[in-house]
Amino acid sequence: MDECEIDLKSSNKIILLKLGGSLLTDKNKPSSIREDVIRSAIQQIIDANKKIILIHGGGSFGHPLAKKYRISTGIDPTIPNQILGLTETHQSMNKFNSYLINLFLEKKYPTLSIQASSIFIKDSLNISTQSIDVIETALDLNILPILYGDIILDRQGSFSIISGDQIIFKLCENLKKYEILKVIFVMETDGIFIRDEESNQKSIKLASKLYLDDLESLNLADLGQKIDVTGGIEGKIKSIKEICKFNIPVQLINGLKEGFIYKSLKNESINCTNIIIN
Ligand code: IP8
Repeated sequence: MDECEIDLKSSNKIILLKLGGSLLTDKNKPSSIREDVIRSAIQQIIDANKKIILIHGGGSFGHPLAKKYRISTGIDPTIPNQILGLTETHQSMNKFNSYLINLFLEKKYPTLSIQASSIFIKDSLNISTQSIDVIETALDLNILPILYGDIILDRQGSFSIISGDQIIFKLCENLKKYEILKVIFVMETDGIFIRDEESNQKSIKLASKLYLDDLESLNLADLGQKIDVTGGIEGKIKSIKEICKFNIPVQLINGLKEGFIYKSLKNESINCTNIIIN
């Protein structure tokens, strides 16, 4: 066992890494995988050898079905086959997740798939869990827990979608044994782009450093980013604000840039957006 492994085993500090669905799949084509991007991301995670929880989004496996059956707005008897569509949405995500898990296992890297729909339940607006221990125990065993955006059942007899970002928030809120060092959102852009007020309205720039307060009044650049069922970039900023309330720094990075996931996990400097805790 080398020094790195000992360090990994004894650490109670972790990083939450979210791989965005639009990065891993082609959102315009249902159930389409960007194999090279996924393989590269997985290799970088393995090479970085850090204790992390991996969360991935829905992309073309989750969003088209969730939209078709209007899952995020809950039960609606006027939608034909909605309950079947609910379970199909889950199964589609499960299939996507299995694809990732298999790639890790091919590389002999121990991972455990944890289904958000089994460990979280909604009660109107509140999402609760009794099963955070499972994740912490997996981490104790140096298993990489992998969660993903999923359907969520509601005690009121309904359901909706739990996004990867909401899962991250719930992990920040509920993990007890592990301290979260940072949350990394891996996307297909360099980070958050804003209008450059100092030049003219048409030019935009990457916001490389933002404080929590800055997020209240961001002059977001319109990159024509596709809106998904869980809110696109505006939804992302809302999630970031929630995460920052736990005093956890957030980094938004480009997963298409070679080695950026590895560098971010290793805390090396990259061109990206850093959300600094005030
Ligand atoms: O891509 C959405 O998760 P996200 C999951 O993290 C589904 O927003 C099932 C649409």
